[in-house]
Amino acid sequence: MADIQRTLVLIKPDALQRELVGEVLSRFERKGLKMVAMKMAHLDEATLTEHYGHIKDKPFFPSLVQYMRSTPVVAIVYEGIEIIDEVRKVVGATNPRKADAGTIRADLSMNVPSNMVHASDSIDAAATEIKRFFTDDELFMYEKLTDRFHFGEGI
Ligand code: 3AN
Repeated sequence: MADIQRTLVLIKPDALQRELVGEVLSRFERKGLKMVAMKMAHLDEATLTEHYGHIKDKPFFPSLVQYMRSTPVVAIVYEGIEIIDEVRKVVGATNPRKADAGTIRADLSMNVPSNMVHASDSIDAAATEIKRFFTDDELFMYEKLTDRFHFGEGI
């Protein structure tokens, strides 16, 4: 069986302001994702500089930080087989105007940086990002009964 992965999702300030947190969660739930952690957090500049270190020299970086600090975010960890790519598929491309219809970013937004969600893009990034937002005892282990449909024999 393929490896089980974990990935970090942040529901970003535009989703909170536009009252679309439930819509975003619902899309992930309908996909069948197993949530193993969730909390709200108000991010500081140091955390965001670390989190967005790969783009900290971009001209839009200051406005990205300002946007990400404008409200708390909702941080979530999902777990499952090949879940990093599965979540990125549901989220869509960075630029909502280029994202495929049916994705969260294409269906619910039209702009950067206000593109609704962050999702880890690799195994290494997911491991680092989950540690950035959650302690080990905030990650829950339990049996999700519907996993048999999503990952098993389907009965
Ligand atoms: P992704 O979030 O899809 O992995 P990154 O890591 O390249 O994409 O960018 C991180 C975040 O920076 C994006 N989610 C978006 O909010 C913001 N961003 C990316 N490109 C731009 C841009 N050209 N102008 C403004 N903000 C941007």
